[in-house]
Amino acid sequence: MMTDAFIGLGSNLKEPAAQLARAVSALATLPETVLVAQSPFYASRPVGPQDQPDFVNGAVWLSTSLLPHQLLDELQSIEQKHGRERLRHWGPRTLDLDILLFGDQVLDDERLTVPHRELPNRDFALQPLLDLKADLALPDGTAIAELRSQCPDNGLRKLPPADYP
Ligand code: A4P
Ligand code: MG
Repeated sequence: MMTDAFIGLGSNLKEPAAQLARAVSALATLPETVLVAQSPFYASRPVGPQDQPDFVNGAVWLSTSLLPHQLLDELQSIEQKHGRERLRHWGPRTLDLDILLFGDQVLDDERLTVPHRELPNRDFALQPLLDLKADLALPDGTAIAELRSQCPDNGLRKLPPADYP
């Protein structure tokens, strides 16, 4: 069975837009998975510690027959290949891949919380989701558009397409 999964991408080190573009290419070649669409990329102010560069964020829509934890394994393997260093919580990173939504599944264990815990508070995740699918909703029926209209403003700036080949 194929499930629609939505992945948030973020980077604020070492040419972030290029990091995201490479990550999208890697996501497109995952086993048992089809890349349905990719959102525009956005520059955004850091949430958390402010003494770090702005982020570039985006999202992709995948259709996959991987199980949620198998998909997380694949995402973490892509992060590793991109030289991800985990220096501090909510600190700078070369590549961060988060499962934002996995079909209408609700999961909460030591490795995986879906929908992503911070999604309602993050315009840099909500806006790319809306770009991908304007009528997207949480498993409980809450519209992503509704969350977007209520969430804090991180000064999103859409990057021109030339910046994300
Ligand atoms: N994990 C649990 N649920 C998930 C999920 N749905 N998707 C676990 C992916 N991973 C999930 O993540 C720690 C653990 O979360 C993983 O091992 C996985 O099992 P991490 O990314 O390695 O650790 P972290 O970065 O220290 O914490 P966290 O909570 O993942 O940070 P976030 O939420 O990713 O936030 N500001 C802007 N403007 N843009 C950003 O992208 N990102 C962050 C990091 C902070 N500020 C930002 C941005
Ligand atoms: Mg993460």
